[in-house]
Amino acid sequence: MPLPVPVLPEGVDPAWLPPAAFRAVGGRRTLIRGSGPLVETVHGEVAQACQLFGGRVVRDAAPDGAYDLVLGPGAEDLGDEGFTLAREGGTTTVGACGGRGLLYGLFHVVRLGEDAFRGERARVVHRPALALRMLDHWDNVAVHPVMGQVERGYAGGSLFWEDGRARGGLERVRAYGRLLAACGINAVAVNNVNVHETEARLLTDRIGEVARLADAFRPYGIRTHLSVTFAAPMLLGGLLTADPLDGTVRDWWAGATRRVYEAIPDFGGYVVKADSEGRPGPFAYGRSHADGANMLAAALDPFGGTVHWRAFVYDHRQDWRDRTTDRARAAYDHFVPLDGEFAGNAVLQVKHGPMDFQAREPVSPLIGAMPRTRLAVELQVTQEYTGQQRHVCWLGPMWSEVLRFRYDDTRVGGLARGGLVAVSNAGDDPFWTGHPLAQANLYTFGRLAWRPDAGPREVLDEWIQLTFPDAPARLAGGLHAVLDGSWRTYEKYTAPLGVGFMVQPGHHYGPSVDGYEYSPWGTYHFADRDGVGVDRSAATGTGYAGQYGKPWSELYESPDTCPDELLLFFHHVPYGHVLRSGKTVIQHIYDTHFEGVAEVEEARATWASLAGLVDPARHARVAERYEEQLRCAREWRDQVNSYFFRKSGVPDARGRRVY
Ligand code: BDP
Repeated sequence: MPLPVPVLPEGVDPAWLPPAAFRAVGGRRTLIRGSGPLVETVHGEVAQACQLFGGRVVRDAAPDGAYDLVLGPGAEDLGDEGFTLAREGGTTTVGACGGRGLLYGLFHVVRLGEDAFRGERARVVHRPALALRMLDHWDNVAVHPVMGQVERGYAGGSLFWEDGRARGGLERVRAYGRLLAACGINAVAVNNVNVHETEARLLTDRIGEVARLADAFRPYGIRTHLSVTFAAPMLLGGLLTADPLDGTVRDWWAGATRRVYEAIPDFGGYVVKADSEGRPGPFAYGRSHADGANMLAAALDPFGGTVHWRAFVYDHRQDWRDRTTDRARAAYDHFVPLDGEFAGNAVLQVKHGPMDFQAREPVSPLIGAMPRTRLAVELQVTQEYTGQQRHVCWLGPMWSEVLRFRYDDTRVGGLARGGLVAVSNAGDDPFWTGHPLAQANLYTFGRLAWRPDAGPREVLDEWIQLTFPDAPARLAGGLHAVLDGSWRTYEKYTAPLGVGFMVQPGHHYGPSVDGYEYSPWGTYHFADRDGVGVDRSAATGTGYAGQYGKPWSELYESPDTCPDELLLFFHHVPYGHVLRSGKTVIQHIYDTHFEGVAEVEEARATWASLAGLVDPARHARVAERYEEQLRCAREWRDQVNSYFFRKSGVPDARGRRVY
């Protein structure tokens, strides 16, 4: 029986799957062969397209040349997710061994549109580069007094949880799963990594609620994962310890995990934040993080599950006056000695930078230093530090730089054998992501996880074509104009040259030049009357630069060879230091802050000129957010420029007002 396509609640934006995106598929004669639940999903998709645009769909007949499109089993083994695409003699053929592959093949045809049905096409094999392409939702079940329903969420409430329980109607979750499948995502963790008491219970007596979510996701090939607390055996099981080497603790996890799989046979596994920002972990028992992760890996192993153990471990209560402790070093220092000790189904999940999702950071040295460990790289699609979905900041180019960064001969994209993970930016907002243009970030993440070496601009093109299927060239051009360079623009008007932070403490929105300067979080810029930046060199600084192999350790070690955009991350330099660009640091700060604001003004005007080409609600929502972005960008410019003028006493060489 074909599975009906989820019906979007009234007023919810179809994002990159509007009905018109299916026009080319809908008007055809399609044959679908094979069986299994996901084949029914594929059938439902094609049937709906035919209903909208004519055409018809036939099941399980012989592929006798009477069809425009044939979707069915392929000849070779491409795993569950791979597919082939070819066109010959007027028939386009998608071949796949697994249901997921067939679904991804169908969405590929949707992306190609009419092109999929023109001329001939040599057979091409498509397979994801990374097996796990996952979103972590930092959603709380019960509204948290400080963090709200969704920690670092800028798109309304949770898609999953409301009033302290799983939502009653899950049609929107099905629709979300459909959107995710259409960009290649295959796993979702449904609760916050900071597991509070209510959320802890999802693992045991409330697993039924998680099972309902898993049921909603399954038809689109998405496995469900759960964040768990390391203290669960004490909190939920009444044990007196959570020591990972204690037999009763191990038994407790084995039993709890067995019951999870009774409820959700294809459960993906656990996500764990331990010994991090106050979360419990193995350090309390004098055990290592490999001991902790391996205990959970052992519980999951009989069922094929995976533990995602986060490497975000650092001291968040450090003495800010002590310059020898460097938060940037922490993940490497904690985990590199454990390389080779993690179980095969334990994945170490590493944030892409050594600090915390800043608009500019070097790529984490840990990623290149654990050859005997399965690593997943974690990105932040939710825009905590990149404008909180009030600013346009398309992160495709940043992620692509990260994924293409090379250690020795291997790129990050190749080292992330445990997958690519991101903190989701979606919520129950009618546009899913608060800022309608932030949908592009979610889509781009999924596509880069499938193909880390894809060109981000190409991916953006796909998003534009799908989201605005009838877009005239002027609209597509306008969208590129406001999105392509938006990350660089954001970087220009916020913290300079990789120094990071300078945000309002707590909520992290808007500027606060010294907001974190004298607090214990380890995030400093060390600006004084003579200069600014953090000396992380091996020779005179914290030694962080020495955590890289060559050539990076050498390149980052000296201010003369360090890339400009990371200069203040690696070095403390005088304001008159001349950058590789030829400008002084202080003049660079002034110039970029004026430029950044001017670029926002220009983008706002470009967007205004697109009125009439975009539906009014979407246009108005973006226009309104541009007002706020511009206000905030000006605030950043004025605070940062004034601050560095007052510290340095150096006026702007171009005579603009900095005071
Ligand atoms: C930081 C967020 C915090 C998260 C933490 C994490 O501010 O809310 O809990 O990361 O990744 O960026 O665990």
